[in-house]
Amino acid sequence: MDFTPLTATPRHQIPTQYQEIAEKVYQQIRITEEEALLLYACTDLGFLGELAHWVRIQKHGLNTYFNRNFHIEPTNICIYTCAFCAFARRPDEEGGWEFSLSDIEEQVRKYDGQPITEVHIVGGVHPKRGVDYYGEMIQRIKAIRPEIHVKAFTAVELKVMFARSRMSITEGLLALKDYGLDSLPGGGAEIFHPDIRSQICDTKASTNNWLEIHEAAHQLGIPSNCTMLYGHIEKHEHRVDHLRQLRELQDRTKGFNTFIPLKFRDDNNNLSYVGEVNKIEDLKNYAVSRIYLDNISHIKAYWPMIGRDTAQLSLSFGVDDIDGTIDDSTRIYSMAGAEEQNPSLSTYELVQLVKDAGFKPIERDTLYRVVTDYSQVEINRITDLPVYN
Ligand code: V47
Ligand code: SF4
Repeated sequence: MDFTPLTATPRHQIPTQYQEIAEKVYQQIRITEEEALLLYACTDLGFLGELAHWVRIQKHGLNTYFNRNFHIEPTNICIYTCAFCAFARRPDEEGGWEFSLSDIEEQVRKYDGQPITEVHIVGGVHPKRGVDYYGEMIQRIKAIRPEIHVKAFTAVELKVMFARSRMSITEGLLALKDYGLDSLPGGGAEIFHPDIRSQICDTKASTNNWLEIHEAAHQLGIPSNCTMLYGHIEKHEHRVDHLRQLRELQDRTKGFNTFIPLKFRDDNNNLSYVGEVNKIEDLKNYAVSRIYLDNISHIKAYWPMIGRDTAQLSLSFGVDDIDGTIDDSTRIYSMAGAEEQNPSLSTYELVQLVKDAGFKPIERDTLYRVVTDYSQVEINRITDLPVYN
């Protein structure tokens, strides 16, 4: 299929300022923060979709990536009390859990014989555990599954872990890398702007801490993801400020694989009174992120958070990745009222979801190497495996 920018196609009138932004995008010229703000203010969702989809097609064609993964949440005990969080419990509070290393080994063994490529490990910031404890966790996981990619620990967890072990950022990252850490997830970024960060997560890792940990990781050859928690008390200008800081860091390091906008879910937390933004805002946010973040290759719609239908729609608004099978192994979002209360999709279902939206499903590993191109290969509904004729 041949894709031509829609400036060549008759279209209803759009204001000049938006035409100018469209021209820049089609000429692959970076847009400014002011232009990103204008896009956020745009009420023409069709126009934003066109632009973002064009960018997506230039980068990935119709390819839509997912992986086979599961999550480990070692503990929900946390020394912090972020206003948006429904997951964490104080050390002495009811409802807390703390898995032992042998519990975690058992969770990993559950996937024996299944072609999982990634384990995602994120939890609360435990008051007592340091680098050696989490390093041993990684070692024990890799002893069971040597090939698995370990994407583990947000910058928020790492900051406290390194302080407890009296290590610098570089020493701590190198030690974890030695234990088998492969990449960092994108959590903990929330909203970088101090006016908002001070209201929603005042005491945990600062914006500078988050950025310096990811920068150091990239310099040590540890890639990472990045996120933005949107749709609560922040305004569009705070989102643009956040995206700017990510784009600037990526210009320096090129270490981010994927940007994941995380939609604020409002159940059971101290920001519940704010409510949630609607799907139009979700799609707009994907589109503006895709257009503005010209140097980050992938935009992920995290389907357990936004639901399967919005994940499908998002593919026409700049998204090219829908995360993985997950196997009902995460509580962070379901506890905050996310769309999917028991998030689990078989690979067969993920493949159908992508195909039904008109895109090409590609199973990838964490580093976006193709595992199976399901636009070329059938998948067996029962075994969940590719069928090679
Ligand atoms: O930082 C917590 C978010 C993040 C809520 O790298 C909430 O592939 C919405 O790191 N509503 C942690 N979001 C999750 C994380 C992650 C998730 C998916 C993919 C990847 C990746 C990383 O969860 C936290 C916070 O921003 N979160 N509470 C809530 N009520
Ligand atoms: Fe703790 Fe993370 Fe929840 Fe904040 S978002 S309270 S750091 S688990």
